[in-house]
Amino acid sequence: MGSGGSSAKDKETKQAEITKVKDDKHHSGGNTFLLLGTMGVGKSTIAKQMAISFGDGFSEGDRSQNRQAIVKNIVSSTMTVIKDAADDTFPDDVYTHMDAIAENNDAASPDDMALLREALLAIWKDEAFIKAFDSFQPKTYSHELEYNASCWFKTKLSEVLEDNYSPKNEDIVKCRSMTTAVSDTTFIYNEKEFLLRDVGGQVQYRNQWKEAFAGAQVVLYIVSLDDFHKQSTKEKEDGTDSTSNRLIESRTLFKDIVNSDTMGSVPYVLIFNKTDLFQESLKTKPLSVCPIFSKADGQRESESFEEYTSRCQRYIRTYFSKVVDEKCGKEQKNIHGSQDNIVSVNSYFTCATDTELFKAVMEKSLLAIWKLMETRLTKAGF
Ligand SMILES: Nc1nc2c(ncn2[C@@H]2O[C@H](COP(=O)(O)OP(=O)(O)OP(=O)(O)O)[C@@H](O)[C@H]2O)c(=O)[nH]1
Ligand SMILES: [Mg+2]
Repeated sequence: MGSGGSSAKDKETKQAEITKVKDDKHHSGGNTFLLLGTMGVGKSTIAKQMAISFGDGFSEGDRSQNRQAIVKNIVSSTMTVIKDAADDTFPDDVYTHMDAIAENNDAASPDDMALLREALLAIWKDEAFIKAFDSFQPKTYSHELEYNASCWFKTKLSEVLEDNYSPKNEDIVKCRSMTTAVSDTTFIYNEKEFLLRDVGGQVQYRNQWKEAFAGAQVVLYIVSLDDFHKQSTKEKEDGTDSTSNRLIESRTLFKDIVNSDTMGSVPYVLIFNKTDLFQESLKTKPLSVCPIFSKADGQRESESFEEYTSRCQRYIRTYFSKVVDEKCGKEQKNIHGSQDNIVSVNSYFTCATDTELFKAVMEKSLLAIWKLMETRLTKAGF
């Protein structure tokens, strides 16, 4: 009798759990995808593309915020080019306009904006400045990201600086604005609402990640392929600088996350981004400039450039997915009960500034995630 009573109670409890999971599945807060990765790899660009392809796009407020960020990109890279050049590289006018920019930099009022526009357009007419801009080599990664964005906007400066300019989607995905706080974007897949949570990748913002982990069901870990030849510089306690390769840093971070107690058991999707810049870089630098691939062959006589690029992409993918394979190996050895804690990984290559390509890649990725989530629920008895 006792066992019969408890079985009915078990059934009741199970039913309540099923209802809860079903409710959670339909509830917007329950299905959270978390975007992680180091600085500048393209997390926010991916969030923007998700809003374009699978969400509501951008509100007027979003466009206005992005417009400010675009102006900031242009101002910042213009100032950096002038400041980094030797004294008296430019005519006096350029320095006078530079002072005007510094004074009206926040473009708080329409008058400030008018002065800012006048000064910027004057500088961008100066031949010495244009020459310096075109041959500029940014010294920090932050400046490099802003400089790259400005290269896109420099051909339409007067349009961008107009009072009534509202950026188009293609401008919004090209603009650089570093993320300083956790932010959510809603998207729809298979008629269900999901949240995509974006975080700041710079070291000083990673203390917010723990909080962002709460409720995340899938992690999209973003890697910039083009990081293979980039260094990051940190100041050591003794005041000297230490440098490390950005791709290796990204992999170390990925390993820490996969092996962390908080995030160790969710599915991972590895998104290898910036395929366009990667291809461009491989034309002038071999993959072996990255210490971890120091033994990798350059382009072989028998292979085309596309084949060479694909081989290099494969090396990088294996380097990252091994982290998950190693973790799964360990878990399988230690496993005593259910295997639900074993993480799994899918990987994709994309260029997040290319809306069409990104959408196609993401459709594949979302389908795989969807199937995985369904399998997990079925395994759990739902
Ligand atoms: N060429 C190219 N640029 C890209 C690609 N993906 C992103 N970008 C650009 O790279 C810059 C940095 O991208 P973000 O999305 O801001 O990077 P993030 O990972 O959010 O950076 P943090 O917020 O600092 O962590 C932006 O100007 C993007 O337009 C890509 O695939 N190709
Ligand atoms: Mg960001």
